[in-house]
Amino acid sequence: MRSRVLVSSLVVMLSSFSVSASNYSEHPKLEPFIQEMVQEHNYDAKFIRDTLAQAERKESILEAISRPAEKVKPWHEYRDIFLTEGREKAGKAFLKAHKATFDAVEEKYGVPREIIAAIIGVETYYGRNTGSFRVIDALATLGFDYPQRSLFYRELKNYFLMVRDDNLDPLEIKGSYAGAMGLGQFIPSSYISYAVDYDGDGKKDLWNNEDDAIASVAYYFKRYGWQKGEPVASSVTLHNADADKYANETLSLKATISEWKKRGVNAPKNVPDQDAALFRFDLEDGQEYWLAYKNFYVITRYNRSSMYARAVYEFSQKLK
Ligand SMILES: [Ca+2]
Repeated sequence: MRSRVLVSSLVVMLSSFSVSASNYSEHPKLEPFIQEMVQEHNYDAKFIRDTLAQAERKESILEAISRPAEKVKPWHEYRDIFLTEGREKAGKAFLKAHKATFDAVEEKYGVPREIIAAIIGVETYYGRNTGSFRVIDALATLGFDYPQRSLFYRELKNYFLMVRDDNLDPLEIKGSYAGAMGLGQFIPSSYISYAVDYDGDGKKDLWNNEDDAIASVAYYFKRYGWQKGEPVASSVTLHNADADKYANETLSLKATISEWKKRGVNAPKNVPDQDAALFRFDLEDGQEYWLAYKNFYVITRYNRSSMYARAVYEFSQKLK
């Protein structure tokens, strides 16, 4: 009995804590945040205070951030989430419906339409899953209450800058549990740097305007160094199994193809010598190895995962 009483009083303490922490008007990190925004950006303190008083801490967000799919699933399961017939069909329809925009954007930015369409397909299934969390809740919860909060704390700052710059309502905007917004799931710093008003109506509408979203993803890839017409990656085999120990070391391109050859990788035919990284992907019955080049690296700038980049690239090949 004694231990049951102790347990139930602990439950009461925990639940009263979560009630008092359900909005951010009294959070210990609030005033330092406001002071930084005032000093760094001459921001209106009252606007931040009033906005964050209406933000809510969401336990579901803290739970979701702790289990990203890329870290848990092997490649063959990860791939099956994205490379589906339904998504492929939707991707081809999306390319067709926005052909004129893709023609112009491909010409302007030099990024293949299938890559842009693959990103939007993998991220949100062409707008079906853009996220149902209020971005203010996501970024306040993760920026103030997640142990590894520094990225989200910065993004909360960028979110306030973005809504001030573009006259948006910070309480209305929806996104993922991590604060990623619209068809291409841009976080606020990406919105500030890479969002494009393609149709020229004065709004960078990445939520409802597919043309703005297409141009914004293309501009993102261009700015990260997409190389028009260059290869993305090659499937390879090893002539020395020791090369495996260098696989998945880093997303950066640490060695040239000729150096990889010396380490035990069979060099791909028809690809000029250049910087490359080696990745191992786990199948149900064994492994596959890929040598990845600059354009593969650029895809990982969208989401820092070799499985993500491979899913986007393979999906783009299906959209051709
Ligand atoms: Ca627009």
